Amino acid sequence: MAVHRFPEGFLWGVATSAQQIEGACDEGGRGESLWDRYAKTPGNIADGSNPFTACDHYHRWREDIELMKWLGVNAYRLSIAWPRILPNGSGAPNEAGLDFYEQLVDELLAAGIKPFVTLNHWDIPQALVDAGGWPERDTVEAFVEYTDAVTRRLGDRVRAWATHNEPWCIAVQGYEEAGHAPGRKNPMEALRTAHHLLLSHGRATSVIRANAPRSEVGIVLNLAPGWPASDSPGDADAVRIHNGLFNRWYLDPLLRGTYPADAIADRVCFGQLPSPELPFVENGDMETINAPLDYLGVNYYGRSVVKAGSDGRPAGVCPVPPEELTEMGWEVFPEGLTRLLSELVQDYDIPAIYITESGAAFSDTVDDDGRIRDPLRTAFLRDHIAAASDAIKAGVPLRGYFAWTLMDNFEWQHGYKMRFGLFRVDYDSLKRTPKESAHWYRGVTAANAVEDERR
Ligand code: IFM
Repeated sequence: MAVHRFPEGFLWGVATSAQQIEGACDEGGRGESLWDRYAKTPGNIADGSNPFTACDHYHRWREDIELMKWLGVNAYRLSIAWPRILPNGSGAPNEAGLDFYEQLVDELLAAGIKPFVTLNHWDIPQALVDAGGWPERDTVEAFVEYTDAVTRRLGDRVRAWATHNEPWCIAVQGYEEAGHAPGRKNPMEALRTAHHLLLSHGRATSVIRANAPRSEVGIVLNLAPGWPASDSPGDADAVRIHNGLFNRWYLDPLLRGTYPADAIADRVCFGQLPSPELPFVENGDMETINAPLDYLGVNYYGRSVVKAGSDGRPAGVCPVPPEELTEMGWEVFPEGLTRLLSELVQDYDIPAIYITESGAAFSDTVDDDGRIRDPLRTAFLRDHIAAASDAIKAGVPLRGYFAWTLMDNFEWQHGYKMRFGLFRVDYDSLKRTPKESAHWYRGVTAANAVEDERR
């Protein structure tokens, strides 16, 4: 069996986000977040749950660092809850919130685990949403103020920062498809949101560089390479459109300083823009967004197989039988990761890449002997790590891999039904138990290598 050995210094990590694990939503001076409020409306969260306790990481963080030590990871991607730092969105920072993250970071560093901190993993203070939220340009300034407060306190010890997690999800799921908080259906608000996220990324980058000069600064995108359902020219064009709207709408501004012209034309055609002028772009914005990045964070969960839809838009096609999908209804397609990473470095000048999320939701149970057998999750991780190794061999500057996620947690609109964790969380006792996949990942971190079992 082939073995993929990883370069010396490769980072093996796990990732989480504050809203999904912390709980303690009204403790330590924390303000209300967008998702706290959204979860209160019946029907918004599939299982009627909320993030108010989640995994209680706010009180159990020391125990959670022990889990990471046991896993042998040398990096941990966490996010900061914006409403813990600026409960009302502006004003004096909440010292208790900063203290919480300072302790967490210090303890991680003492354990030899490098913190990768994301500033915005979706939990914007509700006060800012009430003032208009991401569709409003003022929110850019609010994010810069927040970034300044956090990086002033932690900038001397956190060496890896990401501004935003998955701007596409915030913009499109939140403001166009109404699948995420705040549940809006307005394509122009989605475009304004995307632009303000990108602009605030650029503005925040210079603040981080000033406050944390020795750190790496990046952003995390969810990218799904388009794949044609057939060899027809129509399906090839559907792939181009998908890639333009989903991937290049974010990559091009960040890495080239322009929105993709073909995707602008497509949006005009689909009635999302009245003309090719982008009314939300002001002088200097694109240069700000195009600030040099130290790394790109890539969250990869699968490809998008598309065909030409009857209305001219790409229509999604499921290429495998439903029983082969994950609990989220997503295809498992590791080859897409190799292709995605290789194309990214062909098409753009990217100094370094981290896979900042990779994982799958499969239902699992505790067997009579207490073990949690989750072979599908192990296979998912194993094959994606092998695919990542293929990309490194092809010359991709891939520096690390973060499994999503350390432990089962609040999966947004799905509540607690989707279990992505390496550790199972019993939501009654909040006990964490390693699944078989966690034992397996522990072996990978120890060996800095993975066996290739792909067929
Ligand atoms: O849980 C989410 C995470 O918050 C963002 N990326 C995708 C994950 C799985 O849906």
